[in-house]
Amino acid sequence: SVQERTYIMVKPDGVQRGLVGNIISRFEQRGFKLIALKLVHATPEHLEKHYADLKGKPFFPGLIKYMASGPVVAMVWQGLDAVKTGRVMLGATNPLASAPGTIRGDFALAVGRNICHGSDAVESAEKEIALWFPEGVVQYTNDSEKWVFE
Ligand code: YYY
Ligand code: MG
Repeated sequence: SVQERTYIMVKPDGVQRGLVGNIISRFEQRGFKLIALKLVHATPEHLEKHYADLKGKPFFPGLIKYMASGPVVAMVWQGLDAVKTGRVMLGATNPLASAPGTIRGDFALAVGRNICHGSDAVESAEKEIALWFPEGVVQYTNDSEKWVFE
């Protein structure tokens, strides 16, 4: 749907490498609407909730340590098929399999330093948005929407 929302996050390596603006630009240029954004240094406890489905995987402890190693940029983007399209824009989980033109395919090589996160389903997007933005998102009219959608 045109109102679909996805949770997109620039991971600590993306922040440290100065890729925040580039990643935001891609979502803006595509026509998505930014409805929430903050810079946050998350605790391991918070990140364990975010990645709860991966608990027990061998890479889980390292993933939490990496994600807690510096601030992340937490965002909610809204627009047509935002979840699926966001995942396409991110590229494959393993950057070696990510097509050039995707964020991971342009900026990353290692699965454990893959720059960005994007929700994998509408249901998980709703959970992640509630976890990272308990205060809610911002309501406003973006007049460009009538030029992006029929
Ligand atoms: O949704 P996505 O980020 O593309 O992949 P997930 O399977 O949800 O894994 C989350 C996160 O964990 C991934 O972005 C990197 C890390 N990871 C890893 O370090 N090693 C793996 N073999 C798989 C995932
Ligand atoms: Mg995932």
